[in-house]
Amino acid sequence: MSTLNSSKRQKQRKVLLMGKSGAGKSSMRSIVFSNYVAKDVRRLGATIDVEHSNIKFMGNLMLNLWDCGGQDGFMENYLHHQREHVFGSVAVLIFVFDIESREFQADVINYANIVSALEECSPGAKIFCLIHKMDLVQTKLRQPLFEERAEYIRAASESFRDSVDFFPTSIWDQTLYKAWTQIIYFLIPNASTIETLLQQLAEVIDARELILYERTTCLMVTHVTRGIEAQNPFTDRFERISSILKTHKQSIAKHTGIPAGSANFAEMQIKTGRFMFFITRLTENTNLAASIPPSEQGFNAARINILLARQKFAELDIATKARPGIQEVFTRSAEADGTMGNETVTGSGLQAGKGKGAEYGAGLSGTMTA
Ligand SMILES: Nc1nc2c(ncn2[C@@H]2O[C@H](COP(=O)(O)OP(=O)(O)O)[C@@H](O)[C@H]2O)c(=O)[nH]1
Ligand SMILES: [Mg+2]
Repeated sequence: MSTLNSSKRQKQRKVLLMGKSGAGKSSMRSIVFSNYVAKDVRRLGATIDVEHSNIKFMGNLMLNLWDCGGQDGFMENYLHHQREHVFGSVAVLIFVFDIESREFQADVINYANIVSALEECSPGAKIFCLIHKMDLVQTKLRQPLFEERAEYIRAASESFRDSVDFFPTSIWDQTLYKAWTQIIYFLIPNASTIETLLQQLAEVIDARELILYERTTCLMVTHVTRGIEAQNPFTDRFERISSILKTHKQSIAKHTGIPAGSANFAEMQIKTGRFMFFITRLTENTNLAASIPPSEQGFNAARINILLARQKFAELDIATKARPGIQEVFTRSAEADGTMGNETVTGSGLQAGKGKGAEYGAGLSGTMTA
C-alpha cells in the first residue's frame, strides 16, 4: 500500500468526487454513507457547487468528502479561480464516468484537465475512475465496453497512468460496494495492523474466513481467508454481503421506524451440515462475519474467543468515545431537508441502545441441514 497508509496520525483525508452533472456522484455517496437505498436517490436534487461532508469511518479515519457539482460553469471555477483550494492536499480523486454519456470524448477532456490540476497541486494523490450506470448496458457487453473505456481514460491520465484504478459500478447491484471497499481500504491508516489481528483470531478459532465490516456503511474493512476457502468461487461474496446487510438495515428501519443510520442487527447465524456462518458485533464500529467448520463445540469456542478479542480490536478503533460509528456533517445537502432524519423508535423486540437508537435481533438464527 502507499506511504499514506503508514501514518497513523494523518487521519483526515480529503476526497474529491468529480464527474459531469448527472453521472451519479450524489446517488452513490448517499447510498454508501447515508443509508439511502437505490430507489430513494432518484429524489435527490442536483448538486450546486460543492457539498462537503465529513464522514467518520472506523473511529480513526475522517473522510473529508467534496462532492463537486459537475456543471460546466463550476468546472471552470474549480480549474481556474479555485485551483489550489480544490485540488490542494487531495488524498483521493474519484472520477465518475456515466457509461450512457453521449459525449465521452468531452468527458475525457474534462477528466484530463482535472488530472493536470491534480498533478500540479497534489501529485501524490490516488485516482479511482468509476465507469458508472453499468446496469444500463447489456450484460454480455459490459466487460468489453468497460475495458475499452478504461484503456482510453488511462491514456489520458498523464503521470497517474500506471496507478489509476478502474471499476465498473451501478447503484443497483453490489459493484458499488466493491469499488468503495477498495477506496476505503486505500484510505484506512492501520489496515495492516487490523489484518494481523484478524489473522491471529482466524487461527485461534480455526475460521475458514473472517470478514470485518464497518457497521454503518456495511463496507468491508478487510478479510482473512484460509485453507480451501481460498477456492470459494463466489469472489464477489464480500460486497454481496455488504449489499445484503445494507438492504436489511434499510428494511429494519422501514418496519420499525428507527432511523436507518441507527438500525443495526445484533446477530445473524446460519448453521448447515457443511459450514457455520455468523455475523456478530465486534466493536463499536465493526461487525465480524465468520465462516467456520460445522461443529457446535467449535462454534461455542469461537464465540468466546471473539468476545475475548473484542478489547484488542477496540483499541485499534482509536476514538472509541461515545458517538455513533459514523457521523456526517452536511453543510449543504439533500439530507438537510430532514427526510431521513431522526424518528421515534417504535415496535417490539427492540433493546434501546445507549443514546444511539436501538439494536434489533435479526431473528435469522436457526439451524438448517445441508
Ligand atoms: N441506471 C442508473 N442510474 C443511476 C445510477 N446512479 C445514479 N443514477 C441516476 O442518475 C441520475 C443523476 O444522479 P446524481 O447522483 O444526482 O448525479 P450527480 O449530478 O453526479 O450527483 C439520478 O436520476 C440517478 O437515479 C446507476 O448506477 N444506474
Ligand atoms: Mg450531485
